[in-house]
Amino acid sequence: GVRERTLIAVKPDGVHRRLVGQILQRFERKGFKLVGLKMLQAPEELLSLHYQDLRKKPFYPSLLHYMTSGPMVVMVWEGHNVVRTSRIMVGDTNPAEARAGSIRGDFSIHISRNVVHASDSVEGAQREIQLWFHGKELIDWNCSDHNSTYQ
Ligand code: YYY
Ligand code: MG
Repeated sequence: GVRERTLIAVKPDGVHRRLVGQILQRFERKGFKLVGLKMLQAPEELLSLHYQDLRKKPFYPSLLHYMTSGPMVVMVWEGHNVVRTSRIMVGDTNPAEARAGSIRGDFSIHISRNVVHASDSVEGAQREIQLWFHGKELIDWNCSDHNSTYQ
């Protein structure tokens, strides 16, 4: 439904490279609705929950080191099929495989510095949104262009 939500995060490399505005703009111009936004230096405990399925991977220690190396900008976007569509907008995990026109395809080169996070399933998105945001931080608002975006 149109109330589907996903978590998108600009990773520390994206913040350092001043890409926050350009990344946010892609989701705005697509027509998704911003319902949560904040900047934070993520604590390691939060990241270990966020990436709990990757704990056994060889790259996990360096992933956590990088994700705690600087601030992130975390957002929640809402709209029809937003989880699947935003994965397409973000592009393949490996920027070398990511299509030109996707965020990773346009802004990054190496898998260990791929600029942005996007939830990969509706259930995963719900779990991640609860991890990163308090309920009160998510704003339910009526977008005046709703009827020109949807049927
Ligand atoms: O969901 P997505 O970010 O596209 O990929 P995941 O498989 O969930 O991995 C999370 C994160 O881990 C990825 O964005 C970069 C990093 N990573 C890595 O550094 N090296 C790999 N071989 C695989 C993933
Ligand atoms: Mg993932």
